Amino acid sequence: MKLGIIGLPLSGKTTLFNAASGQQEQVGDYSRAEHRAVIRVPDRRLNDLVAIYEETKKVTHAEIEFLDAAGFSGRGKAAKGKLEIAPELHLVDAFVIVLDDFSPNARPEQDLQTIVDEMILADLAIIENSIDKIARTIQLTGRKERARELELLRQCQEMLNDERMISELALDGDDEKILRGYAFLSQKPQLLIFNIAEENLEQSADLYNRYAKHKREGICDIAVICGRIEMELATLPEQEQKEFLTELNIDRPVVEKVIQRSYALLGLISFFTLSRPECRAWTIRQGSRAPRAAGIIHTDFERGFIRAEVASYEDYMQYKTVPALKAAAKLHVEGKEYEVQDGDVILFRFNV
Ligand SMILES: Nc1nc2c(ncn2[C@@H]2O[C@H](COP(=O)(O)OP(=O)(O)OP(=O)(O)O)[C@@H](O)[C@H]2O)c(=O)[nH]1
Ligand SMILES: [Mg+2]
Repeated sequence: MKLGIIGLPLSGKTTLFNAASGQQEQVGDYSRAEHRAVIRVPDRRLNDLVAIYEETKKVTHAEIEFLDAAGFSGRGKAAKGKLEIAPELHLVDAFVIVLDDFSPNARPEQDLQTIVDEMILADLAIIENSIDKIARTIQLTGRKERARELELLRQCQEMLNDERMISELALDGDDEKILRGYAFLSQKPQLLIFNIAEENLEQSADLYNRYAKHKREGICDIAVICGRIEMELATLPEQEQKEFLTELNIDRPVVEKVIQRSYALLGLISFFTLSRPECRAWTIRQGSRAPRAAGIIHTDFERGFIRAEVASYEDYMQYKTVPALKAAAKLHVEGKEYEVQDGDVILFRFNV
């Protein structure tokens, strides 16, 4: 999974990036510098499982990539024709939008609108470019295969002209596939980070309620944090970090919040495999069936899938060994139709 950290200049993007990655890039420099980090997805469950399954040689967490990217000018609708949005931003799975809510004249909701306006303009430019080309192709060749694409693009264009994001469009699987290649900015899920000042930390719950109206199931979620404190926390050893979190009444570090909410927005879940060479956490789309999960480990496993032996994380923690799980009838043998659940511990049987 790739997350793009975006926002207006000096909104605290690099501060948040440092907090999430543990890196120490310079902040407050108007540099528009881009930063990149691949980090382990913290998952307490994998650590717990490994504590039971001691003989493993290697522990591998799921990974996530953060991209701290410049690219939003802050001119909003006035930006017409002058947008230079980094091409990589089209390739991320979701945006983490950092909004300045710490400086004296902060207007986070207005800033959000500015960013949305810029996304809409960028998407409109792509559509305007494509519509003529496709219409011409259809006219020249007389072939209608791309008629649906054209129709969808016109629908998107209409939405954008109404200043609405493409994410509002309810698409079925086929239509979603047709549009996927365009990688529209306004179609990506968003996590809004309201970046508040240290002295307002005590009001974070009130602020969260104030901004909650921006939440939209599967499209937009919010978090209220203080980037500067989180950045400092990230440099501390784990034990001290825990103490400070409790002291400041922060329920979990920002990196966990960002990852947890992004997983939820993107409909992602985790499952685990335990073996002597390696214990590992994997990421998969909710609703995926067992052979797909096997295919994430190795494409051959999907083809040769025979069955999956599955126990939930909770049952594994309780019974601790495969024989004990079997004796308690908590080890389920599942076939091709089995829908993988978050926290499943799976042993795949396959034939290659
Ligand atoms: N008080 C306070 N200041 C913050 C907070 N987060 C960021 N800042 C300050 O805001 C300034 C900009 O922070 P950066 O993280 O560099 O912002 P940016 O969005 O990466 O900036 P550019 O990349 O230059 O656009 C710095 O001086 C930060 O110290 C915060 O939570 N509280
Ligand atoms: Mg920066």
